[in-house]
Amino acid sequence: MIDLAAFGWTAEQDQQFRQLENLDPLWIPGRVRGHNRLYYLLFTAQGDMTATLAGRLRHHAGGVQDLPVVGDFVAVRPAIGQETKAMVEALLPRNGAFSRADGDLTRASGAAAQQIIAANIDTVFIVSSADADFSARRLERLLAAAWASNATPALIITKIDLVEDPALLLAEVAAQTAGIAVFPVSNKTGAGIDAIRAAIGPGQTALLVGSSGVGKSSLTNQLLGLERQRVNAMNDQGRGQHTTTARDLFLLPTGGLLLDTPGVRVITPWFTDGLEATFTDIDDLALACKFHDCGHQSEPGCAVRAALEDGTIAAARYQGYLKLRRELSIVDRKGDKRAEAAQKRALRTRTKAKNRQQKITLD
Ligand SMILES: Nc1nc2c(ncn2[C@@H]2O[C@H](COP(=O)(O)OP(=O)(O)O)[C@@H](O)[C@H]2O)c(=O)[nH]1
Ligand SMILES: [Mg+2]
Ligand SMILES: [Zn+2]
Repeated sequence: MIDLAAFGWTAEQDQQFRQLENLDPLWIPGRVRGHNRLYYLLFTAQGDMTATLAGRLRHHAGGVQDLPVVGDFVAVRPAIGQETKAMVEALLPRNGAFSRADGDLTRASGAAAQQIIAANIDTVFIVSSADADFSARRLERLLAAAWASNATPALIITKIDLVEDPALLLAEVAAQTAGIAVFPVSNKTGAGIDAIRAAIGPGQTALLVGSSGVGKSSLTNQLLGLERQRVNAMNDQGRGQHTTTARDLFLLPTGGLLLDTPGVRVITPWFTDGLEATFTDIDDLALACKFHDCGHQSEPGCAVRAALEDGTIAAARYQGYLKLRRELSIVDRKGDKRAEAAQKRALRTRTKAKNRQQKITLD
């Protein structure tokens, strides 16, 4: 029997599972390990399985947000007589989802869609490399998305073997990271790997995001203690199926789960409530603004502008804040529009179905 807690399942999921509508005694708990267009890979109480979505799940989906993604907790119906095949029957409520807004966010008109990178993440590790320019602006956006996803963000600086004075670099970086934990590592020498391992507790789920080439996959291999290829071969348990997807949630040998991503760079978060947590300095200063709804631009008695003028807040950080805030308000408006459109669509479908029914009765 497999310990459900090992793949992040807690008493909360237990309760949600038992409260599922149409709960069938044959359903078992599962978690999405990865997926592609054709199938889902699952951790389940009865081992790894390959699954498809039940038609009910697919057809009742109001949008991408209703379909399971990597990290989701699900109810699974194992296929009878095929121990590694299954059907995903239901999606459990999410604790949060690391999501970006996809679309043109420079204009208030164009469409934007939610792109979910992963669900139910405990720690988002933002990965940056010591040999490339550290971008505080990029970090702010990833931080905002991480806070809004209900995860705790942390920063990993890789390739510290390539710089002469890592301490100097870290001091520079720390000044721009608003108090989050910073982990310096080298995938070459193994320095700092243990600290990251220790930061991902048993049953905890960690996500790696950052530009391509910074060393996310090398770090994944380090944490797994294996080359990824071999890891996949092991997960097959000798069944000869080479089942992997682009984004795969890995069980770490020390407990905990890790998701590597191919390259998440500059983003606009889909969930818009991570701004305050990202800019706590600005948020704190705002308490001293003359107007409680101060926009920190041209209002009189603005404490944020005063801090900008006396150099307490860097101009680039202030500009980054305004730009992100503007985009988030656009995403918010588009989000509302989308929900409205979905409602109208549902109403139309219901009306059509009703008309059809009436027609049938009349016939
Ligand atoms: N010197 C050094 N090279 C590294 C380190 N981590 C990764 N690399 C190299 O950086 C390149 C990109 O690494 P990869 O893990 O594929 O990056 P990803 O795109 O973020 O997954 C590879 O050539 C790695 O060997 C490190 O800590 N030190
Ligand atoms: Mg990679
Ligand atoms: Zn102000």
